[in-house]
Amino acid sequence: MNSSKTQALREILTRDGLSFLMEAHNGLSAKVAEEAGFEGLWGSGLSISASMGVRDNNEMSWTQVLDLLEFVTDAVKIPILLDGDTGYGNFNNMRRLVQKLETRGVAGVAIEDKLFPKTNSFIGENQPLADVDEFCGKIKAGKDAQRDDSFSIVARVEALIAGWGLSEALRRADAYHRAGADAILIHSKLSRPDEILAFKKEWGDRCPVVIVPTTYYSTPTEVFREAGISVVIWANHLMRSALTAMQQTAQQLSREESLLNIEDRIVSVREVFRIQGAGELEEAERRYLPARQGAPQALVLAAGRGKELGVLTEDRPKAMVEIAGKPLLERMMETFTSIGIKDVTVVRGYRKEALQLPNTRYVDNDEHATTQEAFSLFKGLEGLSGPVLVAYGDVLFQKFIPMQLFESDSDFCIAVDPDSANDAHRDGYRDLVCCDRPFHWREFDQTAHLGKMSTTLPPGQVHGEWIGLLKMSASGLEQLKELGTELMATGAARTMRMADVFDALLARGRRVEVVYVRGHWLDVDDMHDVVAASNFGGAGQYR
Ligand code: SPV
Ligand code: MG
Repeated sequence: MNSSKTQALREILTRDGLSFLMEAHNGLSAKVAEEAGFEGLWGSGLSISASMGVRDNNEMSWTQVLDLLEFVTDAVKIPILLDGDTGYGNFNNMRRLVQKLETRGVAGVAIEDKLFPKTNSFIGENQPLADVDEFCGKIKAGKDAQRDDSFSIVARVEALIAGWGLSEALRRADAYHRAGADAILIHSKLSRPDEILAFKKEWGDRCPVVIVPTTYYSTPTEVFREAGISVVIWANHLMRSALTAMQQTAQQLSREESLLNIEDRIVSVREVFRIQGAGELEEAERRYLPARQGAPQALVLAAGRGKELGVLTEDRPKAMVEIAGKPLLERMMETFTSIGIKDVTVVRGYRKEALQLPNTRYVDNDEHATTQEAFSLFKGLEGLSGPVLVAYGDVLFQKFIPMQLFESDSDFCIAVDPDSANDAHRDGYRDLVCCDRPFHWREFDQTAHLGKMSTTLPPGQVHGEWIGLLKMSASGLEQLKELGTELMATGAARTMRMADVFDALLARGRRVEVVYVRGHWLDVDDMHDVVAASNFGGAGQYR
């Protein structure tokens, strides 16, 4: 039971001055009404049945109405007065109805003095009315059944609509009031408020009077206020306005077979998420779900030209040089895809317009001619989250290498080839590394850590070459971003190579794990490499 809602409805019914209830027929319309500032809702039988595609003739069972109401009461904090038709049966059905409504958080029910199954009041003429005593017994039974003192029962008088006139309406209203009704709903289907006002004048202030000005809609609300009406119900206007909008959209779409003229006229999907409360769920997930590793992302540093490749890079950056008919970067992307990395960011600079691959985010380093890799790296890191694989844009590697890096729990983990440092033909820029232990093929545990990375290490200290792949955990990424903010601010990042970035990390006490890999990768530094790359990769990996 939700006594604050029952009290709120009772307050709306009984306080001085005019109040309003807005029709709602499901959780969504209830939220819309609440957001618009209404203090209470009307659970319209007409609107609920219409929204279900059935007639307002008790074709929906009362338990189906109950189930729907649960969505409404869950959706909002404001109270709802249910249009309970005739109470769905006799006094006994009414008792059960009231108790079930209380358990669903419904604040009150209006019952009308007609016969089950009812017909909407605006259909037909001279509908038969309930016997006054029988209806009074139903009201009493309902009042006796309620467990919450504040639950309201509104008795609806149909005498005016059924053509019995004012005195019969007053006689009935008085009987219902004496039977315990908390308010009288006096209904009329005239286009003017005359009979309602006449009723109110005779009725005085015996108990609150509720009206439904659907047919006498042109009456200024001030008239009701001055007459001392307690509550006006806007009984079906959310359902009807939704119907207008749905008909227009459906007809237009059927005609035009295009969303072009629709999209700007309707709420965005984001707005739907907002009103559904998606934000609250996101917040709750952060509170209650174990922290989830984000999906891995990749950052490719591809701003450089690679001028050693001569004519091959006149019109495109090195990453777009074709290896056996396919750009190098495209081959790298295929490897990413094969290990589940969908989110790829590429930092481009030289001939950036030639770097166009689908499903890729681009970050531009327009100062590529005067900056080094660290500058591209820190620019590229900005929008990233979760574990990240950083790759030079000119390397090819078998997928087991990044997979091995992702297996490591370390914040920073790099792949180092112990053999390639001795590769005779390679004489350009190299990321040579010295570790806390050299690779030894006999040893099972090859865990090592970076001691220093430089292009010029004394031969005795070289344990291998960094192949250009770095994995960072989510927290490693944050640490590197922090370093980036610092080095970008001072301008130091502009001239730093990746080796300097690792040095800066080590100088700040970070540990960089080394995974030794022997072969199964290559970088494309010169024409010799382009030829070698064409033959690179196992069957199926590079088609
Ligand atoms: C309803 O909204 O279902 C009502 C009011 O009962 S009326 O349709 O005007 O009868
Ligand atoms: Mg109704």
